[in-house]
Amino acid sequence: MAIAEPRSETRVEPARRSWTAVLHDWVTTVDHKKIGIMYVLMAIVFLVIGGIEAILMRLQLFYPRNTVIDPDLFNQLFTMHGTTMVFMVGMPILIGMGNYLVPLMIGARDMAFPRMNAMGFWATLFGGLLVYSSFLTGGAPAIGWYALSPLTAHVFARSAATDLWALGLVVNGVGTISGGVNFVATILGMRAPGMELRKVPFFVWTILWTAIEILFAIPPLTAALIMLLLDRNLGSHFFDPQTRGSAILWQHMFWFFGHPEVYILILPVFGIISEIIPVFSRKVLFGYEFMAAATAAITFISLGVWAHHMFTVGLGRFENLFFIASSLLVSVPTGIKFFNWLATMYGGRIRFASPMLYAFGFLSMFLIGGLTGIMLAAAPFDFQLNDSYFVVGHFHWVLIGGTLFGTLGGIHYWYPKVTGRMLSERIAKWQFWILYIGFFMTFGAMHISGVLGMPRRIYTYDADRGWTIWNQLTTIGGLIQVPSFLLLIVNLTWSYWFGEPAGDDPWNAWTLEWSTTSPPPAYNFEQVPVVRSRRPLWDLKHPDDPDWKYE
Ligand code: HEM
Ligand SMILES: [Cu+2]
Repeated sequence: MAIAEPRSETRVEPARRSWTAVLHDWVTTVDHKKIGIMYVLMAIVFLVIGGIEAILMRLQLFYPRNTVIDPDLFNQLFTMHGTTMVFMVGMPILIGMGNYLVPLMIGARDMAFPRMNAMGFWATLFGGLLVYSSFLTGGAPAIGWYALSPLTAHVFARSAATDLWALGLVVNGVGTISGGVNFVATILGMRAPGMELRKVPFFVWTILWTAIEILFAIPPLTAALIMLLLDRNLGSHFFDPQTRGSAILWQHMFWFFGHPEVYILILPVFGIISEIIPVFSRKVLFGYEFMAAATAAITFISLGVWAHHMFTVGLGRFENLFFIASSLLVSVPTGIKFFNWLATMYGGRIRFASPMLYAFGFLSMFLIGGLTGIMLAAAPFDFQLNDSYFVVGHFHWVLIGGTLFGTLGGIHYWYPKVTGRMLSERIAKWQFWILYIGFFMTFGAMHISGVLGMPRRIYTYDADRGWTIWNQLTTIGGLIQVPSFLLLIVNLTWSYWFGEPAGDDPWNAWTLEWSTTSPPPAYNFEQVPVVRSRRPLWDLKHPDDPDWKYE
């Protein structure tokens, strides 16, 4: 088999160059690996900013009738926190990992459209900066991340902050869409010889479906944002109920994007987990074909569930039933995946190195988040809990327990490939357990304050409501998580210079990215590899018992 021979040196030391030359290199690069790294770094910076916003809100809610920050700022903080985490952290970090890994995993030298790839990154970043420039108008928008109409009408949101928010998200969306187009073209058109679609590493499948989901979901958001800008600036009335526009129309358009969005934020994580669990259980992924089909099914079904965010607008009996049923249907393919991960681990030789620890965190947390989702999808239950802290608990459970834990697993798994150095396992384990415990406290308590009737997005509350203790647990849990993120940043920087040298394939893994050097050369592979099975490196290491005989 003609895979580029693993090479012994691990770190290609470039000659010292001036910082301006290095900067020029990064700003003008079209290399998918550098672009991928920039996406991830951008996401980490915005994660810190979004985290600070969250902590400020939690300090305000620590006591009843507290006034550490003023109400108007509070509204700006929850708007910016949500917007930041979805558009400037979640999507960029996953698109960045996809960018770095997909060409390496399919044996390509770059993405299909490298220049468009660079454009996509810069649009994502500048869109984010445009949203943040709203602070220059005297305050960020105070409309919530889903910007309900008519709160966004000019009479209620007078400053240009709301326009900058909408414009920024349009630009950011252009970046996301170009990433989506690029992934589809790369995965369909650039695979190594012999790598049929049914042989791509599973992460690549999930990125393909994520990209398709992006192409369905982001354009409606862009359209809605442009309509909003027209309403606000040129006198149209799409969303203005007083002039026969419709506030509900905004909700339909927004959630037609918003629900698929949550799958954009979780499908790649399913892929990451599906790479980690087999390697750390020393078994092949159980039910690959079913997993691929389940990913496709989730993508399509999730396009038809958006109005479960809108049960309380009074949809009507038929619509309620439809959206209950379609939402519950998503749990079937999701369940298939879950059982397949468990079956992959069953009987395996499990090794709890940091990537696997995070995979375990993902499995345990995501299960609970899925269950509260099913509860909310039952409309009568949702009538009670809509717009309460229970919903906030649900979606943080899936987004942090799911997206964040999975992404951190991926970062710990591929960091050696990207840098040529191992992360410190000790720091990684401390970081994991602190996050796990803090997370449990913060978002567990939110479910209870929600059931006790606490609405989301309120600035303060009275002492006699019985919510104080749950809010205090939430705030303390949030503060516990802070050192965990500091440890992550310490580990990422310290290990870059002082970590153990990683070698090409530190986890004894099976997919193509581990066949090249760490970090990989600009051209990825000296020879374009020829592939005969889903585990090309297994075949290389075990010529006497290759996988392709059985697939
Ligand atoms: C079986 C799976 C799931 C079901 C049935 C489900 C159902 C629901 C329902 C009915 C709501 C609306 C609650 C309300 O506003 O009253 C909701 C909110 C939400 N869900 Fe899920 N969910 C599921 C999984 C997920 C996943 C995997 C994610 C993300 C990774 C997610 C993220 C969100 C977000 C972000 C919101 C709230 C958005 C907002 O109101 O700001 N959900 N979910
Ligand atoms: Cu949804």
